[in-house]
Amino acid sequence: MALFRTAASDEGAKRGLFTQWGERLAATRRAFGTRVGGLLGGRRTLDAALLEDLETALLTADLGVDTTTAVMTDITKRITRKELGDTGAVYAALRAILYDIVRPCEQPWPITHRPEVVLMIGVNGAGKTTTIGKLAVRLRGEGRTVLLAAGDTFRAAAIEQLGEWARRADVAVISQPRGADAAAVAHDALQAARARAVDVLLIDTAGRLHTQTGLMDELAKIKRTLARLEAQAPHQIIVTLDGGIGQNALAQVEQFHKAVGVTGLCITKLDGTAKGGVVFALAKRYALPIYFVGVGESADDLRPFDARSFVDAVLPAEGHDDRT
Ligand SMILES: Nc1nc2c(ncn2[C@@H]2O[C@H](COP(=O)(O)OP(=O)(O)OP(=O)(O)O)[C@@H](O)[C@H]2O)c(=O)[nH]1
Ligand SMILES: [Mg+2]
Repeated sequence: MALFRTAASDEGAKRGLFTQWGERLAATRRAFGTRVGGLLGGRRTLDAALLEDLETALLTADLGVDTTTAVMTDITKRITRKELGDTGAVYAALRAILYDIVRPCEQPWPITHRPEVVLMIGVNGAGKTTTIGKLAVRLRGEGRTVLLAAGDTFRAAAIEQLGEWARRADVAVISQPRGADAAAVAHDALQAARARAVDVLLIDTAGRLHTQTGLMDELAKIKRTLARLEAQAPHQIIVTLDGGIGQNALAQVEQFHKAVGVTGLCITKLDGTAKGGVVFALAKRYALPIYFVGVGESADDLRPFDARSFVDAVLPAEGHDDRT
């Protein structure tokens, strides 16, 4: 590995990053950026009809009513104050406004305890187990020690799936047979993590039980059990959200937050969805850290959230073309 990075290689790295994000988020860009670029790229005048079309484009990309209203109010105010004289200026302003919305969510994943106890929660199919697997591979790549806990005792396949990721990441997993008490698994795992002095304990959980209340009660019990062993644990409670579900993501965060408190988000499946605009809605509503986004199924398809790359990918700087 090169010890010194030149300015040129930094530029190259940045370009590479932009291309990667752009490619993976292509569906959202087509639904959102291309559409907005088309609207603002033609020589249309800044009139009510144009603003209405812009509003529709924001809603279609799943920014949600609240975020869309806030963005449109801001743009309308700037137009009234004559800060925005043409459609190109509106496009640039929109990029700046959206960047300001997601910027607070870009935060480094904090690993400050040993073990750092991370409880991964989310509805079924959101990508919890996969994200834990990717995180384990990533952490191992950084030279950290990791232990996994198979806290989804509802389905036997879930325990196997986590075991598969554990093999891939070359880390141990604490599990009990299907039907065991999930809180007991978490308890054993924390004890083992301490005894083995591992850096990070990642706890998988069920996404669906017989009832929704049952799931929330189980998560609360896991949390209480961990706290009895170590007052600060779990240090992180991360909700994994499927980025393709649109506005439902907001309600999911709300429910989990009420039940156990949430410290951060991971948004998966941003590849192959046109609904990536939900990231702006989540950022605006909760301003929770978005630690990672998933852009594919393999181990290296988990990226630390990067606000600039995200905005550039869904609404490219060069997207507005005045010549058309
Ligand atoms: N394309 C894509 N697929 C993903 C991503 N993350 C997860 N998946 C896929 O989504 C499916 C569900 O992922 P899981 O990790 O099993 O989801 P879960 O939240 O653990 O689900 P339950 O255990 O049922 O609660 C799997 O087929 C994953 O491969 C992603 O970022 N991109
Ligand atoms: Mg799972």
